[in-house]
Amino acid sequence: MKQCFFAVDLGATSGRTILGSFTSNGLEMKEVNRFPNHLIEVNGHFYWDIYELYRNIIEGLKLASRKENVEIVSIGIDTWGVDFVCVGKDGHLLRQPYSYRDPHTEGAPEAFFSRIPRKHVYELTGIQVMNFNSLFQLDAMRRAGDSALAAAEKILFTPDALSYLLTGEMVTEYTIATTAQLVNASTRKLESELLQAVGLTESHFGRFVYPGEKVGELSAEVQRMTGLGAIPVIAVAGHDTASAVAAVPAQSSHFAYLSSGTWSLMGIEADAPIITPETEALNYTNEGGVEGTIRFLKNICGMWLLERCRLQWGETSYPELIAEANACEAFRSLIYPDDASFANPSDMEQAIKDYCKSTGQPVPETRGQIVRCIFESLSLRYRQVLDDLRALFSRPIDTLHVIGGGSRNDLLNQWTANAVGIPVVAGPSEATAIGNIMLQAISAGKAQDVPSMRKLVAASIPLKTFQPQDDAVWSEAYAQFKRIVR
Ligand code: LRH
Repeated sequence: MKQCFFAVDLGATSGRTILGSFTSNGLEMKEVNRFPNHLIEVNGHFYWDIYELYRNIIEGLKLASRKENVEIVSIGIDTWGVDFVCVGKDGHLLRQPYSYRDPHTEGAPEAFFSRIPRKHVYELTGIQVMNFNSLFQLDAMRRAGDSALAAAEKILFTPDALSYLLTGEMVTEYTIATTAQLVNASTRKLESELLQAVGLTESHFGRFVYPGEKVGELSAEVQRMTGLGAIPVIAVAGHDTASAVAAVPAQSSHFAYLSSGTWSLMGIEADAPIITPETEALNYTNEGGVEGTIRFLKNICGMWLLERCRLQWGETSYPELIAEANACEAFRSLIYPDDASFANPSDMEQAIKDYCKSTGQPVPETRGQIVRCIFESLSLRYRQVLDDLRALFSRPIDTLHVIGGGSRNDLLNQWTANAVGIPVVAGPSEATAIGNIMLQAISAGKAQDVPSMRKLVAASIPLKTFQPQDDAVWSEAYAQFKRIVR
């Protein structure tokens, strides 16, 4: 029997389940099922369908249980950050969870800071202020008299809610909890002052666990539905970005990473939180990582820009769009990817055109021009963030590891290398699932630690290196980018 780890990896636009195992050739991964994840708009609000995600996980488990010669050692779940489900005193979920793209948090940080100063919140948590952090979602719900929150006995973050549905056990996993802005960066526990400020106490959360701890075992009901036994569910790094960073195939500590998916998460791995007036002013975050590390990083609006355009364009294939972009004039118009107008516009293509018009640039007309504008602007924004990271962190940075689905885009990888001026090492594209499997393997005693697993990833997954080119052209483009950034 082949011993396999079952990874559930859920992103904001799609989810997948994967079986991972270790062979003499290194790590072997096989996708079991893949499914879309949708934002569901109802009466001006945006929700996730947590039951549909659960159903797809059950489907994946059923498929895996029917595979010959496969023994599932354990299950781990990672998802996007910040969102949560309210659970009532009878154990039922209280309506579908809000999506972090919901507009109910507009202005929420400012409202919260009128009671507890921004500086104090940042000093406690080290987390970048973003409207959608769970802290502000909870506060907005509290102010609105939200009925689910009012009736909530427990709050479970998305990966913890799904492991609850599989096992009946409620936990609060550390890495995902840090994205909430509810964890104290020094104690690495929930911060009661912030909980109190949103009308909650620690008893509203499940048992606090760190990556690698066991949540529970598949419930009798899930065992019956899937044909599996009492398989343990492990709290991996429940935050997808934490799982992805665990799988960076770095060979030295002199690297930055760019986890490229719906978001581009760009940062470095630190041993301790970096909380200074400078990091606060630039709004850098200190999210919890595996084995006591801190993910010091910046959220950059990533492939969301293109994903939204593609919805309007009828899901044209990526190779086609990349080829169209490559054929267009360079640096014709640029956008600032993190402009608020791109957060959740009803028409992304129009939002990009409006931005170019209002900044006095040529308006992109063709699909290729739009895609080129997105890729060039992202590359230049990466340069800007790398410059900040260098200023904020003393360790040299000589390689940028691009991981996640976006690392399959050779054109963007090359432009990123050109913009940042250091080699880009691309891959693995399934870093998140690999990090998930790594943590399960460590928990099962089948692997030693993250550094040794990183070596194994580097040895078993093909990686591509992109050397920087055209330095003068890209330096000029960066000056152009800084002029239009508003
Ligand atoms: C990426 C991600 C990111 C969070 C965002 C909500 O999937 O987890 O790290 O900030 O989603």
